[in-house]
Amino acid sequence: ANWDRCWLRFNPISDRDRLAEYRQWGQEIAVADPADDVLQTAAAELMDGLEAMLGVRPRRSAASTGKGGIRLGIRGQMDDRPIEPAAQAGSGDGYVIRSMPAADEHGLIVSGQSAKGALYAVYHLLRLMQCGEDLTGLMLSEAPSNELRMLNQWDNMDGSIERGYAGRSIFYRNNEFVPDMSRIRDYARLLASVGINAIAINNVNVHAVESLLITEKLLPDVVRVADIFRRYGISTFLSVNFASPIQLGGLFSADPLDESVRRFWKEKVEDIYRAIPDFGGFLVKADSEGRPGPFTYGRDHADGANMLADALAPYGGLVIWRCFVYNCQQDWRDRTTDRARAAYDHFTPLDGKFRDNVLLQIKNGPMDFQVREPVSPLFGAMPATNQMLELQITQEYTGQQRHLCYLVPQWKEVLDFDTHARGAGSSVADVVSGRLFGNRRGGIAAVSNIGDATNWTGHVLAQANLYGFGRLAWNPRLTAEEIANEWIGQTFGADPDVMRAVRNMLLESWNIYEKYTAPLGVGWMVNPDHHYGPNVDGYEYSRWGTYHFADRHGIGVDRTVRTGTRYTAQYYAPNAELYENLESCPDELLLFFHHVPYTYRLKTGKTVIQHIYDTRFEGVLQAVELLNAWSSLEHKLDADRFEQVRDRLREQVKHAREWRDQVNTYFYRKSGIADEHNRGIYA
Ligand code: BDP
Repeated sequence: ANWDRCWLRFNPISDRDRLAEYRQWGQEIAVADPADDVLQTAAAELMDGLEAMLGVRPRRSAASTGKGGIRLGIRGQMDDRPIEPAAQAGSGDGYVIRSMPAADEHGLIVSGQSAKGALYAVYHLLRLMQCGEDLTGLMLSEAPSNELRMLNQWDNMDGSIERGYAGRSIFYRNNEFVPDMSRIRDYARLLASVGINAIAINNVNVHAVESLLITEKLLPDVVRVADIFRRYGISTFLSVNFASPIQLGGLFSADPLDESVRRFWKEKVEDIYRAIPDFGGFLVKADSEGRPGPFTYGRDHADGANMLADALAPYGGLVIWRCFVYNCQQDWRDRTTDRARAAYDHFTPLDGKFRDNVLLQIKNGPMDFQVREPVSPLFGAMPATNQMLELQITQEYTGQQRHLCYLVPQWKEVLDFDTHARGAGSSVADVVSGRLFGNRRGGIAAVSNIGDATNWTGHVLAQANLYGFGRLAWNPRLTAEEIANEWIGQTFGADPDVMRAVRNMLLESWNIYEKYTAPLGVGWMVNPDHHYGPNVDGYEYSRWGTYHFADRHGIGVDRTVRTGTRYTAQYYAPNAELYENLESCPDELLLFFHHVPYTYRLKTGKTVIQHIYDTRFEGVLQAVELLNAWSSLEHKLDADRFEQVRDRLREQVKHAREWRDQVNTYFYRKSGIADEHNRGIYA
């Protein structure tokens, strides 16, 4: 293939001792149940990976010859040797990898709870080898925290990608599916290798063409894609248009309580499952940003979601219903329309009303994937409802894959956030996995950042975000640093200088990006529509609910109970008080929750205005440091990837300066307060 192999490079093992160690058992593979497709994939991946790294094609046998090698299979279907149960029961995706009991046997047992588990085990083993780990006496047992580990493609059938920054769609072109699906297959591999098990293949904004995906016109193509993903243990979902009964069915209504509408969906679902027996289900954006939904018929979102859920239930299908519902035509005079409040206000009254096969998909923050937002108060606020977290890998507001922004640290903060829904220790991770309330279902979804660019993600280093998302969805307890190390080791090799430099770059990058863009949690300040580059008032006088309220005295959005929109009341104690009070509100979120004068002093002792000036200068300096750090690796990396990244980092420095100058100039003119250090920037 002519595209980047990302973290699945499988370069030859150069360390001689390691090579000798791995070769002892890497020469023969015995596969327990060759009839299973996913197990076939696992075996093939293992064969290819070992051959590439060890330089020898392993022998493949049906049963082990008893002289070591690797035994791959599903627990219970392996040979007579006892195998420890894989970690917690979980979704059946778990696995065990362990050395054979007798030291002289030189063998490994790779055993999944299911064929999918075996596939994940294979990728885990290959990862350890790519990173040059010592595998003697191995005893590993893994199970995912989340049942659903999902990607949302925002791909349109015309080949464009909503908020895509890495070329065109790998799925569609000219309103058709691509004829050659090999790139989709390679994508499936990348996803399976980090444990992703579900994908919605079309944009949540479903236009006329994509509405046809559930009709006989396009369903056969969906079948082909689902066949590819199935072999990698990934189930296929479609985003659907709530108004399909009108658009496709010739009905006059899409009212979820109307019998003919319900019949329409039942028949559609029947058609789909006849073609794709393991179809995942529907992803739905309804009553949001102009999309149709149940509100039109005076119904609520439980009515809408349950109607689809009833159609899907007989086949085990799911409805993933998005909570990104707000009034995009707001009028600030009415404080109750604060956009931050919307998801909670719409959905909490419906707790307990959704069917078992419905999951509510909630964006990490109450607004929209800004560089810094508080965690959505909806997490944990609906104990009797399955909830799912939605993250954005594609860097819409975080530099559009032109700026480096490793998002794993941000996601970690979200997952670790203590909602206090059941007292201390009620993390978002435990809410969305279903553990906290014992919900039947749960998971994490994210908007993908890939396209048909040779390097998949536009910025080579943005591959780390796709990788990191999968790893975190599997295990939210991994640290941002552990994930960075794994990714760098597999992507660039284990050279300690490369490791250190790239790791620091990744780990610092979110912080750096935040420093030169919108300050202190206030968000936005981007150019309308495409959302790239600075424009302090870009969204200030429009109706999207995205205000910062900067005037000559101060800045920020008052969301307090006492004097503001009462948004802070949506949190459980003690978070509600933490944010309500100016004194306790964390600096980084100050302007999200409070309107303060420019002379207000932060916990750092700096005034807001001086903080704005200083962080912008620091951000630019650190962007320069990113470039320097990368440049120092010139002779340690292949020229192609080296230059690609260097070009992006140069552009980042240029744009960081633009951000600095526009933001600083704006606030100098608004406030009339000079920079204490007199850095002449006020063009
Ligand atoms: C916003 C995007 C818009 C998406 C919307 C969504 O700007 O393109 O359609 O979110 O999540 O971030 O539905």
